Amino acid sequence: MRPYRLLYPMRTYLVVAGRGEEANVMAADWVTIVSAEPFMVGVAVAPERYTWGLIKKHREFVISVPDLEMLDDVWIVGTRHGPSKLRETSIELVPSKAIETPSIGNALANLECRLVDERTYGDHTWFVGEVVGSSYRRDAFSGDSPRLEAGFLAHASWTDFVTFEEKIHRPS
Ligand code: FMN
Repeated sequence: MRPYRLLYPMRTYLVVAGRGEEANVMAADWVTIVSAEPFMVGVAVAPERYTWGLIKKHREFVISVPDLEMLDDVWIVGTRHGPSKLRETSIELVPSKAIETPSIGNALANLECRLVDERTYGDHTWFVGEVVGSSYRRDAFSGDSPRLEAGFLAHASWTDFVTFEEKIHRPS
């Protein structure tokens, strides 16, 4: 048992970096909100990832929220290196609103981030981005809440993914 697996299940996200022919996507579980106002998110990316060099170069990235239907594509971008893998996926890169790095048209949501800080801890670099633009699928959110039937993706263990049950539990 790798000790970091003790924090699973986690959500799985996609990180888009680069632009034009160089645009690339990788899977990332290690993503979190670090500030609400201004809205900032962080992601841990290992230096050997192609995405790492693109974030360093362009100082931007997009965090996309995939759904269960995108699972095969999540796996391809999470196990293969570099932009050519995108040709084997149905990932549709579309222009973002506020940055040059594209968003993913078929994702549930996209957070457009400008890099504001980075620091390497051990074998990953923690990139912090300010969210300067966003987009989302109207069928996936209602007011401030996700619609669980949209198929939000979570990662249980290496090849095993789950989605959320629609039964809601509330504290008494
Ligand atoms: N790599 C990271 O550096 N950070 C992560 O949080 C991370 N989470 C992952 C989650 C899943 C579900 C999978 C399948 C892989 C994850 N990876 C993570 C590995 C990268 O996605 C993988 O090495 C990918 O091939 C890198 O692509 P690139 O070299 O084109 O950037």
